[in-house]
Amino acid sequence: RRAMSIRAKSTPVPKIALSPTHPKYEEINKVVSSHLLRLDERTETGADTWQCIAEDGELKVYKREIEENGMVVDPLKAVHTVTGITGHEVCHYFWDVSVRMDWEVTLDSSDAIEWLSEDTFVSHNVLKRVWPASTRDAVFWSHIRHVGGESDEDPNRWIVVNYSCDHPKIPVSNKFVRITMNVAMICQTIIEPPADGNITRDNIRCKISYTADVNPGGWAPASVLRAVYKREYPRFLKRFTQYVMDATADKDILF
Ligand code: 16C
Repeated sequence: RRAMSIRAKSTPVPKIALSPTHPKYEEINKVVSSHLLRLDERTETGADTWQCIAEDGELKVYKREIEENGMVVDPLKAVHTVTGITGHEVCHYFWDVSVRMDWEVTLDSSDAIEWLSEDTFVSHNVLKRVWPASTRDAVFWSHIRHVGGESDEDPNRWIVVNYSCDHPKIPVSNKFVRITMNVAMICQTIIEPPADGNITRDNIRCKISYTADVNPGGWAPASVLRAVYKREYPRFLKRFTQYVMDATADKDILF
């Protein structure tokens, strides 16, 4: 029933390298589809009521203030448009755990603990400590997927989702407070072909939509947390997209 309603809105049929018999297959498809649907609804209605917390050129970061049992769980979303890189490139570098520590400045460590398929793995991540709160860790699966348009008019997208899960290798311990998250990076490449038809990096732009629903997992002072978010999310988007521009500048374009 759910799949029907998603299809009716013409969200492309998901392709997944993970076997349909894998225990995570349903969950991954469901989470990916809901992110794509959320994005479609957002662009369709445009009737969002979000508070802008940062704006810098094409970059805009928004939040909604929500507390659950006294804990800040503000949903966050950002949009950005960057010239010279494709959605495939942005998503690839966001997903590739072997380069995560090259651009992540909020983590102390990040280790892949299990590969579920060639496009999905589970990692354990230890965050840098923010005084006066205790150190946090996170275990989540990361999944990358190309969502091709069904017709020429349909957007051709790449998506990465980082979604919290349990893993027997890394049970919750008293060493860290476990945070949980549902993070998505969705990208669309815009190509403006030059008259000579020879597409270079000057002719491509990437429209990025990033959303993060994070539960800090335990007590953290709301004002400090909101101040850290306000500073760190824009910094992440600028730093990460610059990282992708630098990493791809001399490489063939990965469409
Ligand atoms: O999406 C991002 N990175 C991905 C790959 O690593 C992945 C990770 C998401 C982590 C999101 C963490 C959210 C913060 C948790 C709350 C920590 C409580 C601290 C208590 C404060 C009083 O999807 C990019 C994520 C960009 C994250 C920006 C916000 C991060 C705050 C993290 C705190 C460490 C700051 C260290 C300052 C140098």
